[in-house]
Amino acid sequence: MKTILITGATSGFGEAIARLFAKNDWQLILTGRRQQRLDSLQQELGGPDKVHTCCFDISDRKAVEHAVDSLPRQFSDIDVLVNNAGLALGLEPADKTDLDDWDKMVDTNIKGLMYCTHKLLPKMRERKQGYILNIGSIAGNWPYPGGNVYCASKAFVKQFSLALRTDLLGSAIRVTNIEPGNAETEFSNVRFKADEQRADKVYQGTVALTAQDIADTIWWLVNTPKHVNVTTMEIMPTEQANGPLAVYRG
Ligand code: NDP
Ligand code: 8X3
Repeated sequence: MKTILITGATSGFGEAIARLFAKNDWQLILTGRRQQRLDSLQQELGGPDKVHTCCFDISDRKAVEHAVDSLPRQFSDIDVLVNNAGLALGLEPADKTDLDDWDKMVDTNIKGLMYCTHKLLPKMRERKQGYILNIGSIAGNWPYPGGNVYCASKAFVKQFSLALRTDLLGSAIRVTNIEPGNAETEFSNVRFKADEQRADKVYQGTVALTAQDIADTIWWLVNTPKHVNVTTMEIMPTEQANGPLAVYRG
């Protein structure tokens, strides 16, 4: 039986990926900070024999190391790592932003992803197999007002993914950076700090991507032949496109 580790599996993309892989008989390692949600997913998706949960903050390096070091034997050969845990906080211009929000995005989106990758790579190399799927964003390609550190953190994910491929050439380990556009999850509730009206507006009057769309994409990627490496995949809703460059006229 194959094993997938999904960071940030308590909602959104991570949860949808967990459900899809469970349905296809994979063993799951699910992480997140919300213990209750991890417990109910574990119960729903097959119990402790099929689903192992680890509740920790991904920006805590020691917690990441401990979670991986204490995996039960049957979960210790990880075939697929989905570096999904992440968040945006705020949409203020750089001079008005809360510096704590910037720290948190860097610690989660960049450092958390680094810690998980670094911890799992040696075993993948030893086993001469593995697939790392990083959840980047269109924000890593296309800046927008108020995106500042969130955009930059996803640009890190893109370049880190590309650089990993150069380190891993010849190892048979695959790496893909998936770059979704507007997708309806808890993302905007988190970004706007539980201001539900503001969060809802992001999805009003438009058809956004769903978490299922991203899960289906990951399932397809994981099932491509082993000699194929999709390096980067940008996915927008049909009802989203790049805007024109902005020009200020005083
Ligand atoms: P959600 O808010 O629904 O899910 C985010 C997940 O990340 C949750 O499971 C959350 O778990 C986990 N997480 C956040 N911070 C931490 C932390 N410090 N430690 C451990 N887990 C953490 O949003 P999405 O599903 O939309 O987001 C998933 C990824 O997709 C993110 O990286 C996001 O940047 C990216 N993305 C989202 C897009 C969108 O429009 N929705 C588009 C492009 C990319 P918990 O709270 O339990 O810790
Ligand atoms: C999330 C998509 O455009 O809100 O990464 O930054 S966007």
